[in-house]
Amino acid sequence: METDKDPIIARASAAGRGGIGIIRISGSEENLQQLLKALFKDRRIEPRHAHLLPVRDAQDNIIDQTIVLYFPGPASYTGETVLEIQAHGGPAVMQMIISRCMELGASMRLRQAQPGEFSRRAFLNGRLDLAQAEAVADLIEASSQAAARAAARSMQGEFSREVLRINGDLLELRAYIEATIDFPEEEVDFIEDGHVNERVEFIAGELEALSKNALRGKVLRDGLTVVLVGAPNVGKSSLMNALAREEVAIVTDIAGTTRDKIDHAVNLDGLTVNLIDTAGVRRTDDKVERIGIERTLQAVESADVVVHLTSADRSDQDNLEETMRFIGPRLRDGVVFLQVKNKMDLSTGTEEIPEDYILISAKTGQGLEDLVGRLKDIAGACDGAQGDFLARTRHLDCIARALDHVNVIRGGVGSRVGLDIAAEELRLAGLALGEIVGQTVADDLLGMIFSKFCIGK
Ligand SMILES: Nc1nc2c(ncn2[C@@H]2O[C@H](COP(=O)(O)OP(=O)(O)OP(=O)(O)O)[C@@H](O)[C@H]2O)c(=O)[nH]1
Ligand SMILES: [Mg+2]
Repeated sequence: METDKDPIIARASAAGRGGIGIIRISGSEENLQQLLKALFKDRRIEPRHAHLLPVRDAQDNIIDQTIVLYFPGPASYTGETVLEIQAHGGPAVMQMIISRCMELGASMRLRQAQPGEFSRRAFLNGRLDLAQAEAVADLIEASSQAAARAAARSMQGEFSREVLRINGDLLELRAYIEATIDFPEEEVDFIEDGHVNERVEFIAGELEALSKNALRGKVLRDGLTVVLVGAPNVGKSSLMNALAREEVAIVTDIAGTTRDKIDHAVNLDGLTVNLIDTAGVRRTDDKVERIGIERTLQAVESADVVVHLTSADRSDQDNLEETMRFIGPRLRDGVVFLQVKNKMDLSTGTEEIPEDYILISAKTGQGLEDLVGRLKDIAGACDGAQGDFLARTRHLDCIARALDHVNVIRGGVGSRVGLDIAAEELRLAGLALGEIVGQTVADDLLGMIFSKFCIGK
C-alpha cells in the first residue's frame, strides 16, 4: 500500500525534449542517504552544493553526466530530504535514470510520485498552507503575466496572511465575548467598553474587502462567469450575441427557443467573461425544456454574476416573481445579482422601473456600455492590479460563508443578538475562513482569554 512516508520520485521538468531535464526525489534523510551512496558510491555530497557526477546503470555504464543537488529536510520544498538530479532532457535519458533510481530504491519502497504529491507533502509538513499550495499549481497554469504575478504573490503567502489576520481579529473578539458571558451582570459595560459592535463592523468590512480582492484574483485566474437568466423571450440570447458580437445563440420570437445552456468566452474591454446563455425559466410540462431549465439553475450555481433580464415591452411583475422562485434558492452566497431591463427601444416611458435597473436594448446596443462597465467594476478591473493575489471559487465561497455568519450579528450584539449566539457565529466565521488555508481553528481560546483579561476585575 502507498503511504505518505514512502520516498517518491518524478520527473519535475516538462515531458518531451529539452536542454536539461530534472528528476526530483523526496523522502527521509536515511533513505536518501542510502540512495546517494548506491548511486554515487562514496562521493561526499555537500548539502545545497552542485556536484557534477555520472549516473551509471547496473552494468556500470554511464547513463549521463548529471548535476546533483541535495537538500536535507526540513529546509526543502517538501520538508523532507530532497534530491534533484539534472540530466540532459531527453525522454529516454530521464526514464533510464528514474528506472535506475527505482531499482536501487526498491528496498526502501521508492515509488513514482502521484500528481501534486510533492506539494501535498509540503502542505502536510507545514511548508505551505493550502492556499499557497494551490498557488503553486496556479503559477504553473498561469496563462498571462498578470495571473502569474498574482499567483506568485499568493504563493508567497500574501493571501494567506490576509486570511490569518482577519481570523486573528475574529478569534480575539470571540475570546472577549466568551469572557463576557461569564459576567452577565456586567454585560452592557463589557460590550460598550469593548466596542464589540464596532469591531464586528470592522471585521465585516475587512471580509468585504477581502471578498472583492479575491473575486478580482479569481477573475484573473478563470475570468468572470456571467449567467444570463430570465423568462422566455426577454432577449437573453440576443444579449449574448450582442456582447459576443457574433451569432452564438439562436434568436427567434418563439418563447422557449434556447433549450440548452450555451457557453461562450468573450473579451469585454479587456475583461475575460465566460458568458452563459440559458433556457428561459418557467413552469412547463415539456420534458426537454424542463431539463434545459434545470441546467439553467446549475449554471446559476456556478456564477460570479447573475444577470436577470426582464423586458420593457410588457409588465413583467408576474414573471419576475416566477423566475425568482426558480432562481432564488440556487444563488450562491456572495454572487452578484444584476437586474437588467431589455428592449428599452420598445419602452413607452410609462412603466415604472426601479432605479437600480440597468437599461439596455440588445437590438440597438443602447446601454451595453453601462452593463460592461458594471461588470468591470464588479471584477475590480478598474482598480490598479498591483496588490493582487490569485484566488479560486473555493476561496470566494469560504469568504462569503464567513461574511454570512458575521452579518447575522452585525450591529446587534447585546441587543438583538445574544452573546452566546454572537460567539458561535464568530466561531463559524473563523472556521469558514480557516478552510482557505487548510487550518481548523485551534481551540486555544481559553489561553487567549486568560492572557488578555484580568479575571479579578
Ligand atoms: N425590439 C427589441 N426586440 C428584441 C430585443 N432583444 C431581443 N428582441 C427580440 O425578442 C425576441 C426573443 O429574443 P431571444 O434573444 O431569443 O430571447 P430569449 O430570452 O433568449 O428567449 P428564450 O431562448 O426563448 O428563453 C426575438 O424576436 C428578438 O429579436 C431588443 O432589445 N429590442
Ligand atoms: Mg434564448
